Amino acid sequence: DYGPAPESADIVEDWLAVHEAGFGHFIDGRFTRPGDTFEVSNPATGETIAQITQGTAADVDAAVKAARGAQGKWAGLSGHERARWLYALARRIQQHARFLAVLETIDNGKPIREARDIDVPLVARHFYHHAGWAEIAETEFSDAKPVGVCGQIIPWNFPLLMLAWKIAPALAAGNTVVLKPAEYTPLTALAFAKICDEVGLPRGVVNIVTGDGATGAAIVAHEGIDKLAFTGSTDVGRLIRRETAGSGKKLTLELGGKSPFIVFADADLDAAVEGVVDAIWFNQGQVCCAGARILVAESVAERFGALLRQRMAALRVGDPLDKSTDVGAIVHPVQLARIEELMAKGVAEGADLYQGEAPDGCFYPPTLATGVEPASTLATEEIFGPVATLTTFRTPADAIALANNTRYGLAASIWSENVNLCLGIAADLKAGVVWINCTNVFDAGAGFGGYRESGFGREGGREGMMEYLSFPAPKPPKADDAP
Ligand code: TXE
Repeated sequence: DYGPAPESADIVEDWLAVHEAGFGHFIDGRFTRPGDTFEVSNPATGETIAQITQGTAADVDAAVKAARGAQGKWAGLSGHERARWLYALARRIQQHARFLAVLETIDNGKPIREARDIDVPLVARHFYHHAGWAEIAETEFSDAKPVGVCGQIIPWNFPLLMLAWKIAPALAAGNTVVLKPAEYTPLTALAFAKICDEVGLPRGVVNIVTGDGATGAAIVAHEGIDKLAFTGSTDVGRLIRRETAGSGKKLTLELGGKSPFIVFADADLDAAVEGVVDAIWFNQGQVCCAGARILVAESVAERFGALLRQRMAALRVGDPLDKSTDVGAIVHPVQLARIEELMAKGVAEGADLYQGEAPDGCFYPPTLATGVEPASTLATEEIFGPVATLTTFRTPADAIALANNTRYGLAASIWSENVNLCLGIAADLKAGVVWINCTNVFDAGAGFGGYRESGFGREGGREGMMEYLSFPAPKPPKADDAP
């Protein structure tokens, strides 16, 4: 319960109206005047909702200079003092919870129920958790120093939550940041900038520069950046890794996925069906760790498939601001076209689709694809839409082989009443996160991240903090230590 929530959709409309002329960046504690702008729209209605400034290399440079100017003083605060700022941000996020949830839904298209009950509470939780780390970092990591100035580039699927995952640990560790939100969904990052301003966060500690891939590339290339943290597509992640090779910049990448969702014959099938809803229809399937490949034991496949189809028929797809909506709008017509293209390819390759209903516009129906060959498009490509494939297996060894038959390795989920079986399988899965009898459960205290083409580095918890610290190189052994 986050207390009284006086703000409503009207307040979001008022806030957008005040900024009719466009939003600038947030650099050195001030909002800049809007420069050359691009439009962002509400994907559910197609309406333009704001004009956003396209960040230039000069804007990035100003933001990096502000972050550099602020970093020494920020790092020089005691951990307790930094914790107080993080607590202040967390509390303010809670006070604005309703406003932020509505804004996120209008900008991104996700159901308000999810923005309100999942995204925003997890954002607050992330700042609270990292306030704790700020308190104890001096003793827990006594030989470490902050990395310095961090460039952070985030995607559009969880705009505010990805911002929290990036900014909270960076600040807790004594770094300052230049963050770029995705071009489809910059609004909650700008609202967060306003929150930094309201709580009086020291100028230059958080800088938000809006723009597209070119703005992101300017952050990647800037010599004043000590660490880059990127969440987004594998292609751009690969590009960033190439661009930064040999630069000395510390790098973490959180990229795509094609996560397996494994259902054994002894699983609670009703619970597993609800699990699928959370795995692939949550956030319209635009989730890097979405359980996109359902692998089900052959002996229960027919029954499971029937239960799943029945559940799909009850999903409500439509107006994201309606509290009863289960599946909202796809973030942008470009992403919808991408999903449609992949699905057409899948059908041409022989897949059968079972689909629910979806309204006209930027919506895609919940979809179950069967008859999918292991090497085909639908089995291998990240669709990033509400589409699951369903494949059967006979033995646990088959399940493991199918689950690992991917170039990604972000997450996996296992469903069985036999916990020993689950733990045994978990150890054989090549995935950064393995959930047992649950899925898409996120906790600020648990490191999240991938293997293989899903990237490297962890966000959250102790491992996540360590990504924002630099540790002295181990000393070579002294002569008299020799045996
Ligand atoms: O991602 P991009 P897009 C996957 C998903 C989706 C596909 C394309 O499959 O369909 O990627 O989405 C910034 N240098 N994921 O095109 O381009 C960009 O401005 C620096 C999975 O939206 O990777 C945005 O802020 N930055 C994923 C961010 O990178 C650059 C989430 C992500 O955009 C850049 C999103 C460049 N050269 C998409 N080019 C996940 N794993 O969660 C773009 N950007």
